[in-house]
Amino acid sequence: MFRSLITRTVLPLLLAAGVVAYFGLPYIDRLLTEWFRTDVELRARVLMSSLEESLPALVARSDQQGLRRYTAKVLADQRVLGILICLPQGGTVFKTEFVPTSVSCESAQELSDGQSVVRHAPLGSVLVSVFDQKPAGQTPYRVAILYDLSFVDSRQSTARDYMLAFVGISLVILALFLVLAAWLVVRRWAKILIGDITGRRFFDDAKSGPISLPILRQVRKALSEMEETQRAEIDYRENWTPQALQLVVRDQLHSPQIIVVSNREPYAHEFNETGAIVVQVPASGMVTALEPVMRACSGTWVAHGSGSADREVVDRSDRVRVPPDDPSYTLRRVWLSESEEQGFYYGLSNEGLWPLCHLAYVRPAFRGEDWAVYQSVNRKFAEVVAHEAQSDNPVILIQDFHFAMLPGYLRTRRPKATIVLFWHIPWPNVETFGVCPWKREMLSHMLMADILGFHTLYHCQNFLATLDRFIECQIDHERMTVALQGHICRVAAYPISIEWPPRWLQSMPDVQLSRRTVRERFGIAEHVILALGVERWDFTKGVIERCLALELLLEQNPRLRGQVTLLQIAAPSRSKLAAYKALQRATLTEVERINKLFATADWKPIVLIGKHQPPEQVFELYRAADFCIVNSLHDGMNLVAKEFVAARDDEDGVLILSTFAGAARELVEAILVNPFDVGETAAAIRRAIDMPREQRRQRMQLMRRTIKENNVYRWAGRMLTDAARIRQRQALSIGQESSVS
Ligand code: GDG
Repeated sequence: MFRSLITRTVLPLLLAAGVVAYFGLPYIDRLLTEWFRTDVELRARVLMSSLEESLPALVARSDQQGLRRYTAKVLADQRVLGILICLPQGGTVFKTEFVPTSVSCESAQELSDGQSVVRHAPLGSVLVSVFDQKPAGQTPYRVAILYDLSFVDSRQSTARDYMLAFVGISLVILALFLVLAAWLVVRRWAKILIGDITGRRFFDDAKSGPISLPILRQVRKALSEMEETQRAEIDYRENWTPQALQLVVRDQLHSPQIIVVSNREPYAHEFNETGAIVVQVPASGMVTALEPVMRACSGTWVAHGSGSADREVVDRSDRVRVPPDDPSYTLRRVWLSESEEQGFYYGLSNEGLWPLCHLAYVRPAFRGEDWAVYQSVNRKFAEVVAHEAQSDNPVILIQDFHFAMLPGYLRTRRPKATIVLFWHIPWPNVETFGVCPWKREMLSHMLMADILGFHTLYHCQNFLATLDRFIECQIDHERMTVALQGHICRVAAYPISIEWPPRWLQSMPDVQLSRRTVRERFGIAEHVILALGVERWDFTKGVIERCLALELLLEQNPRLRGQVTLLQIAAPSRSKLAAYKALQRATLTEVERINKLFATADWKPIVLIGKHQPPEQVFELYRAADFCIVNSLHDGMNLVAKEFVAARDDEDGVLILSTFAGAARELVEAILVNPFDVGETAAAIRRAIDMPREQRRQRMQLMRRTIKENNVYRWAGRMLTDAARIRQRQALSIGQESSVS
């Protein structure tokens, strides 16, 4: 540190001093010469006036003797070198002994009265001052007084030496002082910074004490920013948070407008029985996942306004700020007529594509008129999204199978937009998808997205195989990209998840209290083992199979009668459709039948609640249950399984999970079952009932860690990071070559 202080401070100082001396000393020399010369000139004048008394008479008499005696006295002043008395025309009247040969009456002619000049003689410089004398009645004459200036040279060099010595010593003292002062300051800063670093206090000025020096403040700021970035990076890897997601949007995507498009809206406004408007959070896995992402990123969510009071709360542009209790993004509602809803939502989406993609053995229905409406509603959404876009390159996140045509329609309207289509349901194998009459149109429009996301790699591979069979495109299986008409689309697996920690947990009472409350609410005795099922009432979710498994269990294990109850929440969904009406009827019939078989006066094997529950109560149910059954016949992911695990901060409870749900790839510590095998499901229930506490804890701990690390912020973060990379490549126009090569 010292060496650098010397090289950086002292040496430049000495250099500067050298430069100053080099240019300054001649100036000082000149100044000193001027001073001495003026002084000597003055003396010459004084001497001349003293000579004026006696000199005229001696000159008039041309008294050489007298002049010599008189001037000898004057010359006693050692600095007066000599005196010359000349005639005005130049002749010499008198000259003292030591007048140098370079000075003569002739050369003095050049000077006027009172003028002085420096002449150089062998013994040093000489100042010659000339004075004209015109005594009354006497011939005029000139007196030249010669002063020895050699003393000026010696004084100048002495003065120069003193000055150099003074400057040199001052500089050394100054340099020493500077080094000392700098060392003390640096030592103090180092002490403060080391204290900050070891005490990790950069975020808090109060803790670290106020700092008046701007430089130190800057260092602290830099440290605090570094710390923040580091924390965010750790979060990226281990613990994704809304803040980490915000950083991705800010730093990697450079804060574009984010537009989410879905059929289902995140908040529906409904009129209740008394005519008041209430807000409902729909039972939808897509909403569960996307809502926290939108809360973190802000932007606009475009969705079908399906609530009975939705029109009452929007502004003139059909927008409303949500979440209602703490608005952070805009919900733009799109209105669909009854026939649009019929053809688009109930028709092609839920009677065609939903059964097509789920292997639940419900035959898909494809009607030409539904297809026409599906396309026109996709176009309608494309118009709305294009209208909502505030720039030509927003990031548009399209959700689900309702919008297979939307990427293509949007690409023509907003060619520069980054379009992501996430498919929330499974993608079936190529033979299955092949039955769709409009597969080619759908696939080619889907490929206009920049990213096509699925829950699992298996779904991605099914999709690529489907493309391979039905579409003329270039597939790069290694990079998982598809090129169609010069556009590159990346196909990737992004396993969806839930927010961690779920917001509904924030005000939850402890597990014991939840257990009591739920049992009281649904009339289930304290000692009864509580099995839980929570679903949209959908044929893919295996609700009837679950009831049958419980029936089998009770049949095979009579001692469990009166000991275990399945509390089944089935939120009505798509109830207008025949398949769903039939499912609801069949479920009720089966539940009634089984209950009749086994129920006692104070116990029922199945409590079926066919009503939508508020989300806080759903979480209360998760906490109250002894185990949760998720035996979907086929499911893209299944977020009920993940929510159940997230709700169990007591590290208790058992999860039974279908191997045909995407979640089974991550939650391997669950009891995995084939939902089509009722016997296996019954045995799984038995295992869940018998599982020791320690094993429950260990399994739950592992599952909780998996979900915490792979939460929905990670899901969105990974997708948006890929979107950012694609945007960067597109900006460099290298996407085409690199992706298909
Ligand atoms: C699709 C895919 C994929 C249920 N009942 C109520 C209620 N719910 C909530 C649950 C959960 C959500 O609905 C259901 O999520 P899932 O993921 O289980 O199922 P889908 O709705 O079919 O979702 C699925 C998902 O998209 C995400 O990609 O996992 O595979 O089919 O959050 O808590 N919520 C409320 N009341 C209820 O009665 N409030």
